[in-house]
Amino acid sequence: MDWMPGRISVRNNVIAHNGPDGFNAGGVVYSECGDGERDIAGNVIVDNVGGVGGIAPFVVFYAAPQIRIANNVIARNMGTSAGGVWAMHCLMVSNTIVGNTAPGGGAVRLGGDANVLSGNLVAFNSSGISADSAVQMLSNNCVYGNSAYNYSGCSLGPGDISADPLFENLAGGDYHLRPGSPCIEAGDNSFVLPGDLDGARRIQGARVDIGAYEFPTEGGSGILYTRLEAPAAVRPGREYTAWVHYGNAGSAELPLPLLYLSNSAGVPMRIGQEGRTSTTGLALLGVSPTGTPTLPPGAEASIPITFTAPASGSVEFDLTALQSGRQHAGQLGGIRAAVSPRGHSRQ
Ligand SMILES: [Ca+2]
Repeated sequence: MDWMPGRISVRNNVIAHNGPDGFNAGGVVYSECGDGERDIAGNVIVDNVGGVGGIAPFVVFYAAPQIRIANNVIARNMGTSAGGVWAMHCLMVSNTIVGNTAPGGGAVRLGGDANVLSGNLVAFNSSGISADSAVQMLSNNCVYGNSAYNYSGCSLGPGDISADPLFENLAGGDYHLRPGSPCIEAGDNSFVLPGDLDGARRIQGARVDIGAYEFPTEGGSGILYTRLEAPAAVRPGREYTAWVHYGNAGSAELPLPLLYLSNSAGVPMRIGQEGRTSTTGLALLGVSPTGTPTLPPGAEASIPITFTAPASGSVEFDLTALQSGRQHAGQLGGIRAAVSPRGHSRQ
């Protein structure tokens, strides 16, 4: 499958908590009648409310699929016309569509005919796939546990399965596959993107997996660690540098983390000397020290944070690490460093 970026792309975003919008999509709307290809790929589209809760990509006048929707997590959106996706003339590959609600077409509503759906995981929505026309091309999807129906107006395609996908943590919003998931090795290899939503390699094993995440079956595993380094003592009103360190202590590549730094005292924090400033919190996108799109084993990188010490009291920094929407708690996040201003008389 040729998968060059389209002329218009919505890629690698987190689109959350938008709406309500009574008519349009809460998340992303494409309404196109021209030529050319569009992508909605690698996005996390969650908790939006709209006429269509998640995304509404339409190509009205073309019979062949023109908009490619791939490797997205589309979850917990709420719509009046469709919950997750209202698609017309679309190619939908390797999406995980979970927990969306709407009166009809809770997960996916297919307008027109000739939509192509392969390797999508459609589970636990208020309803599954609803089609205006029975002429749809479905293969190797997992459609399971949708309340009102799994299919309406169309029927399951070759390779489609209906079985509990065994998410790592459904209630917690972690839609990675657990060992033993029936979605592992159940996709169609004629529809494969080079990476999954984490940036991990596809294909692992012999066949592509259903959904936005490929189950890791190769090598060891990556272990993300974070460390916060702050001066032990500071003087009021002066600027200091704290460091956010992150790295991979495991034996396999890791997706790049998103780090979120806040502080208890509401003091201004700045990325480096000239970067963004915030008193409430800084979102830091981890980059790889080797310039690769993943964090190789053994790699460590550091981000300097400039902050101004308050007049009195102390500052506690709080660092949280997220990877592809998965929050790492415990030993991987929430690391604190206390900074106690002192030495008033020594200024
Ligand atoms: Ca696989």
